[in-house]
Parts: sequence; structure tokens; C-alpha cells
Amino acid sequence: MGGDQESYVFIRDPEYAWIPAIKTGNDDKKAFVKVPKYRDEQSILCDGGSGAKEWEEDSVPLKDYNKGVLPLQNVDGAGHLKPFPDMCQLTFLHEAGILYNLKYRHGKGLPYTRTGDIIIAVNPFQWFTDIYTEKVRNRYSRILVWEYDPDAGGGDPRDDVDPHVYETSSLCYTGLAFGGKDQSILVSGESGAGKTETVKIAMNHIASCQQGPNAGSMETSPILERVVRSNPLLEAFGNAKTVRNDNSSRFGKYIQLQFDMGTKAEQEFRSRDKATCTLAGSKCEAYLLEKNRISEHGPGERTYHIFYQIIAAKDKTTYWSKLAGTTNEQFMFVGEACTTTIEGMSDADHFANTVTTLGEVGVVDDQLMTLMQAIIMVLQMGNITFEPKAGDDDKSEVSSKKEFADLCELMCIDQNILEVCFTERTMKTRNETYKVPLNPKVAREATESFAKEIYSRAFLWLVRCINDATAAELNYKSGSMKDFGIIGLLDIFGFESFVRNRFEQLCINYCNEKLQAKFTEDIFRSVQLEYEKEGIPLDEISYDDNTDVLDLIEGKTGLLAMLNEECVRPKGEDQAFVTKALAANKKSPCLFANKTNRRGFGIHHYAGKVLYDAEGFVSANQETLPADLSEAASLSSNEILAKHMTNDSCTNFDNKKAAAAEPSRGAPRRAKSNLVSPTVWAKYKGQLASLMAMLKTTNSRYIRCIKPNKPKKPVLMQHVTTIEQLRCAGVVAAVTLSRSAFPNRMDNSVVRFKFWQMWDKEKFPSKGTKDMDQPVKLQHDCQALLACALAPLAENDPKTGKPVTIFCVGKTRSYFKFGALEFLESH
Ligand code: AOV
Ligand code: MG
Repeated sequence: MGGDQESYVFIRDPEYAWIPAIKTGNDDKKAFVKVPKYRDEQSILCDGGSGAKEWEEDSVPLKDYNKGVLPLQNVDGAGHLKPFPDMCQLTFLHEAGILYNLKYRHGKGLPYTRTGDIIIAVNPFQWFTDIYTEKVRNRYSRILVWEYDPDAGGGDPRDDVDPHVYETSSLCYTGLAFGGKDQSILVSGESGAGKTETVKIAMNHIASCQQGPNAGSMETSPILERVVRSNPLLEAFGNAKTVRNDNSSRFGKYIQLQFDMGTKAEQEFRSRDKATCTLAGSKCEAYLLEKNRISEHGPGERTYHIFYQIIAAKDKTTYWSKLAGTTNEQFMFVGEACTTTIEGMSDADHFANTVTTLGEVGVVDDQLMTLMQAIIMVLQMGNITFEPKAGDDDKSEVSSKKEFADLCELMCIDQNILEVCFTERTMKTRNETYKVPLNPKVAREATESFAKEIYSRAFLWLVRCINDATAAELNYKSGSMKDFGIIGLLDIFGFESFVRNRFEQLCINYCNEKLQAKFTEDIFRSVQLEYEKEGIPLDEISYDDNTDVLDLIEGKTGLLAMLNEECVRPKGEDQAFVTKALAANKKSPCLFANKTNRRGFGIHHYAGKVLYDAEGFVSANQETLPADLSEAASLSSNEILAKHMTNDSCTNFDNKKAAAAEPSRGAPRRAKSNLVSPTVWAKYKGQLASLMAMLKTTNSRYIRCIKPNKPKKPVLMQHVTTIEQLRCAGVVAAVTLSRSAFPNRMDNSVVRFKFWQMWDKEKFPSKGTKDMDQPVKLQHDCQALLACALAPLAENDPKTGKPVTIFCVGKTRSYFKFGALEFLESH
């Protein structure tokens, strides 16, 4: 470093979150710094990096400095940033350190970085073909196998490879194949961060591992093909273009890859050379398809891909003759499309692919017709309009006669019957049944909700078809009672906070709270393990969890309970729900009222504050179709409508069929609910509960996806949005937790090398062994050295009178309390 007092630091910046600076000195109020004169996102790196040829003087109030606003940079003596593949190696592990490390790697074409066991995947927005080759895949599968080799002499096998999704997938495969324990990969991140792509990359890799780590190319088996190709198929029906992502998943999914673990005897003698573990099938559970997108989408967005695909299809008249000559604009639910290519392929070509893949999972002939016609019905339903009947505004009749006649023909339902279903509602009391007319607006709403319901049931029907074709239980003939090994892959919607947040956002954020709780627990456990390995007392770790928020949402008098209560009341109201929920949770530190909107409320989520608007909560929570419409559905000759529109037919998986073939470890168990007809939230809660239960039986690994910039450009990393995501993904929390006791750490060998001269050997002699490089000797040396060097910081706890721990020397690393390492570095 330059002068005596000069040190490399970061300072807060309103525009760029953190910028590198050089501290040149201070008086008793201010620290004086030099900051780069020209700043923009591309060029700011640590001093010595590409930017900062010219500096300007600035100053920072010292009180901020003491709050840690100016932590040291991870730079070498010349001020150059020292990047690390594993952020735990950073000497100063804080938000700014993480940001600049990621940024440096991102700029160098290295999308993956580790934080301990977590992989941070920064979306490169350009395909690096050289990091996904078969050679690279094999390299990861091979190297990571050694973790399970007793003769390999220990050490972390990951030291030999750069961080990668393949590392996670390999560790999962080896963990299952050689360790015999079920595994899961939990991928999270905001929209467009790369979750779905990451899951596909991991899945393809796991599928290729299964041929044995030393095998050459991946042999294609039909089951493997089907499993891998079911992903794009789900995307055709469950993904849409949004402003954030051209191929945005509008549902969450948990895919379980099932592995044949061999005979009982083989399972008992697992070793590197001998471990049967081959892909036998897969199962998919889908969560919360976004229904609103059926009837409306914002400017620059589209509805589900399949609609555009079928309108663009060359052979569309096969599915319905009346589609001849139609265009997007003719369908109200579709409208003018902002694009007709997705990921560089036209909608028409996508359709051909969709049909081929449907064929691979057995959706052909009648089945294919059933599915496509259900989709076309939804399209056509969007064009049904209503007008007042005989001049009476409270009654309505269909005004789009031709469209309606066509729809009825397609559904094979009598026009008179369907018109009554759309324009009147049957009411039942104990003694009588009568019909109430619907005005044109309500009739249109009813039609839209019918269309949404048909689409979401068609989607679940498809998921079930895929499961029937891929699930191992169903492919193994009954009688061969198999116990499958599982690798689960979770691609779930990330935390959401918009200007206006609805019921969907609450559901999504609730799911994120559940996963965050698990994440914290898992990270805590890994920190615990590290401390145990290093021989450091565990009572030093403390952390915040999010039980408060979870209690608020799912507790006895929580939001879920209150909303469900409101939904069973005859005249449930959104505002009444809010009033009651606020009253019942007065003590919750996480809930607050919205002073300007009585229907609004706010929640302090772990990832930040979110304001919700409860408009539509009660109706969104009641999935049940009016009896008139479900009866109309049952009249249709289309199987999806006739058989799958009843209210208990909304599972993803044919449980009965699976249970018959495989009673022990079959389908995800469905939650029991005592409500007459379970609300959306009750069902969702049940789904999440069984997901969490399933995850609990696995060894979970985490991949946090980051979207480095809003315009989706390569190379660019915008600081503020990246930092927000790191916070939301719990990366900062994970770091804080692992550093809660000791924010900084350094390898013992480095400590001895760097601070050797600060050791007063007479006052603090080392009582270690003779051999210099023995870890034990090193540990003793560091203990003595640091006791001496940090003696000026020693103080007693005013409460207990005992000395405060400033540092702790573990078997391989030294751990420092806040300020201790800064003190050493500046002397
Ligand atoms: P998401 O799943 O996280 O969003 P995707 O996986 O669909 O995001 O990724 C969004 C886009 O980023 C893709 O369409 C690719 O163009 C690009 N991308 C993602 N991963 C990579 C990669 N490893 N290499 C190159 N480009 C990539 V959402 O489903 O919207 O929450 O709801
Ligand atoms: Mg996605």
C-alpha cells in the first residue's frame, strides 16, 4: 500500500451502491478518501481495475466509517482486485466484496461462483458453448466421484474444478449413487434470472452421469429422452413472454428424477466402482399456474405460447376446421402479438415440436385432439360477448352469435343450454332452487373464469399425461417392488414485489418464506459443521429466522386462516378480511396496515416490505366454479371438460394408479383438508407442506440465480439490482450468518506469513511442536501471534467481566471479530 494511512476501502454510493475508494487519512470527524472520477457500471472495478485512471477527493463522516460503511476491499498490495471462485475465501466477506467478486467473474465470462456450498449463477445472457460440452460434463462427473473414495486422502474435490452447475448436479448424483441418500437442488432467483435454464442444464447433466462416471457419450434411452424433453413441452403450455423474460414460467415445478438403485445387496455395498444408479423415470408436481394471463396480459407481453403456436400452425385445421385463415388479432385473448419468435424459433416451428414431443409422452390421436380442442375452446371463449337482454340491463344474452354457435359446436353442447349457463346463475337455499340473471359484465366474467378453469385443468391434465409416461412406478410392471432413489429439482417463482401486489404474490412470497426458512436452517447447519471441524465453540453463532412471518401467514389466527374464514361466510368481503386479519395479528411485528387504502396491508418479508391490495382475495381463493358452469363442462364430449372439471380432480398425478403399482414411495401425498371444498390457499398450503416434507428427506443443495441487469445484456452488471437480489436470495444473509460470530477469516498459513513481525515471541511464546509446516504448529503459532498482535484491542465484557473474544484460531483458519483484521492490516 502507498502511505502509512492509505488503505483500499469501499464507500456507499447512492447510484452504484458501493464504489471502491482509497482512504488517505482522517480527522476526528471525517475520513478522507479518493474516489474514481469517471463512473459507470462497466468501468468501476476496484482500483487498479479497468476504470479509475483519475481520482477525485471526497470525505465520509467517521460515524459511518465505524458502522462498517468502509470495509476493506479484497485487493492485493497494488490495489488490484483478487477474485476468488469461492466467496468464502474472500478475506472481507461483505456485500461490496461479494458484488465486486461476482462482477469481476461475470465480466470474464465466468457465470458461476461459490459461496461455500451455494452456487451463485449470474445469467450471462449469451451462450458460452465451451462450458457445457460433453468433455466438461464428464470432467465434473469424474472429479467429484472422488469425494466418496476412501483412498483419495480427503480434501475438497471441488478445489480442482471451477464452480459450475455441473458441480451441484455431480454432487447430487454421487451423493445418491455412492452415498445412498436422496438429493435435491433448489433453484431460485427473480424472473429472468435463469432458473429454468439452470434446471435444464442440471437435469441433462444428471441424466448423463447415470451412465457411470467413466462412460463416454450418453446413450439415449427412451425414458431419458422423454424425461429431458418433457421440460420444453411444459414450457409450451405454462410459459409466456413477459416484459422480464421472453420465456417466463408462469407456474412452479418440482421434478423428481427417479433412480433404480439396484438390488438390496447392491445397495448395501455401494462403492465407487460398484453402484447401480440408473435413471428409471421422473415425476413432476406443478404449482399455481397463473390463470389471469388467459384473459389479460400487459403491453409487450403475451399469453401462453401454445395459443400463438396453434394459430401459426400449418395444419391447424386438423384440430378445428374453423381455424382456417385465422390470425392472432382475431382472438380477443391473444390480440396483436409483440413477437412471433421465441428463443429464435417461430411459433409455427415450435408447434411442430410441441406435437412431436406430445407424441413421445403418448399424447396422440384422440388424446391430442382432446388437448388441442380444449385449448381452442379457451381461445374461442374469449370472443364471446354479451349485451343486455330485451333492453334490461340486469339480464344478458350472447351478442356474438356466430362465435357462440361455433363454440357450442366445438364443445358439443346445445346452444340454448350453454347460453343459460353463461347468463344465469342457479341459487340454492334449503327449500328451493331458483335462477338469477347475470348482467352482461358478470356474464362475461363468468365466461372468462370458465375459460381460465378449462385452461388450468388442461395444463394439469398434460402434467398428468407426462407423469404417466415418465413415472418409474408406472413403467415398472407391478410385482417388481422397487425403491427408487430421488434427485429433486425445484424451479419455483422467486420473491415478488410489484407496485400492486395481489393474491398470487402473497402465495408466491409465502412459498419463498417457506424455502427461506429451510435455507437458513441448512446454512446454519453447515456453519455448525464448519465450526465443529475447526474446533471453534458453537455458542458464538447467532442468526435471525423468519418464523414471525411464517406464523403471520400460516399460524392459527394468521392470514390464511382469516381468509379461509371469510371465504366460507355467505357474503365474504376482501375488506372484512383485512380488518379481521389486522385485528387478530395486532402483536405481529411483520404485519402493518395501509393508511391510504383500507383494503391494503403490508408484510415485512425476509426479503423486504411488500404492500398487498386485498381486492379479489376472497374470489381468487375460491376456485370452485359455479355449479351451472361445471354442469356445462360435464355435458361436453371433451374428456378434459367432462372428467376433469370437478373440484377434486386437480392433482398433478394419478395417485391411484401410482399407488397400485408402488405403495411405499409413490406419488406426493395430498394434503387432507377438513373444509367442504378446499380453498386455493388451503390446497396450496397442503402442496407446499408435502413439498417441504419431501425436501426434508433429501440432502438439499442451493443454486441462486442472479439477473445482472434489466436490459438483458451480456457482460453488464448493474450494482443496485444485483445487490437487491443477493439480499433477497439470502446470499447476504447466508454470509452474515456464517460470519455472525466472526466476520473475517484467513488461512492460518497466511496469518503467520503476513503478520509474523507482530509476534512478540518473548511475551507470547508458541508452545507448539517443532515442525514449521505441521498444522498443529501453525495453529499454535497463530494463536500466540494473534494474542500478541491483537492485545491492544483486548477488553472485558462490562456485564460478565470476562475478556471479550476478538479472534479464534481454528485447525486451518483464523476467525476474526469485526475490526480485528482491519486493525492488523493497518499496522
Ligand atoms: P427464469 O426461469 O429464472 O425466469 P430463464 O431460465 O427462463 O429464467 O432464463 C431467461 C433467459 O436468460 C433465457 O431465455 C436465456 O436467454 C437466458 N439464460 C438463462 N440461463 C442462461 C445461461 N446459462 N446461459 C446463457 N443464457 C442464459 V421466470 O421463469 O421469468 O422466473 O418466471
Ligand atoms: Mg422459468
